[in-house]
Amino acid sequence: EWIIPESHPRRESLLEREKLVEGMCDGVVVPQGLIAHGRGECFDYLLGETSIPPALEAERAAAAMFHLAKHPVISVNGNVAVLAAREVVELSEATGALIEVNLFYRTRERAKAIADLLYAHGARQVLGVDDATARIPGLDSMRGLVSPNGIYKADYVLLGIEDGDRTEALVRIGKTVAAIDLNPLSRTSLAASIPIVDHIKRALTNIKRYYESMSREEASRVINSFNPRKVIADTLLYIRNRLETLARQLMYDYR
Ligand code: PTJ
Repeated sequence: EWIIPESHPRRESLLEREKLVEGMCDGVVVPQGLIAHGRGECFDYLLGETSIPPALEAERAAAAMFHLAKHPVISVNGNVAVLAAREVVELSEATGALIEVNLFYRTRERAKAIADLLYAHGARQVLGVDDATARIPGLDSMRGLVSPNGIYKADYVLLGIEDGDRTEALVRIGKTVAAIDLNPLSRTSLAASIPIVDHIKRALTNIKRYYESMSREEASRVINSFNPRKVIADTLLYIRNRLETLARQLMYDYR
């Protein structure tokens, strides 16, 4: 087994990769999930691997929706489970939201393995393993299966690291969807009611913190003034400005 040295400057990032590879060996993560992670890492570099102001704004709105929703659900796939099982469980405990396993590459074995990982991190109930009998219209066969007591009934779904079809399909049937995705140009980010361009772990931690410091009145104000398109636009401008600053610094050092 390869040991990552304590002193490695990108230790956290390497540990995360190891977790995903292990998750793949354990049947929790699919190989396609590794490709998705590499894409995420690339966008995180552009953001400076930090929660940028437009992400914080979206995280505050996602927290506000947990105050306002009647039936909120946190949707978990293979990548989310491996990277942030603890954060998912903590957010569910704080907000009272249900947790549901919902997979792009669905098999019962994978759904069960992911639920077991969540239980190991303290989850009290995980939907979507043997009760995924309802169907989201517009998603083919196994991909569209959800729990009638979870996502099917939900008015608010928080999901992350997802393919674009799912967010589009959920929004189409009237659900409010907060989507955590490091790519601001993905179909997920563009379709989401609340696009959160941030790393899954940072995002879930921030959402819990905002939730705990917010009243219901404040939540209504936050949602009324939230604009998903502006968040994406601000994110793109942030990246452009950051790259420009970095480029200027390099030129200055060169002179
Ligand atoms: O576990 P399953 O079967 O549900 O499958 C999960 C994958 C990830 C394979 C599936 O949902 C998929 O194919 O997703 P995509 O279309 O590759 O999209 C994943 C998005 O998540 C990309 O836009 C990535 O930039 C983004 N992403 C990757 N890692 C992270 C991330 N966003 C937030 N945090 C990350 N750590």
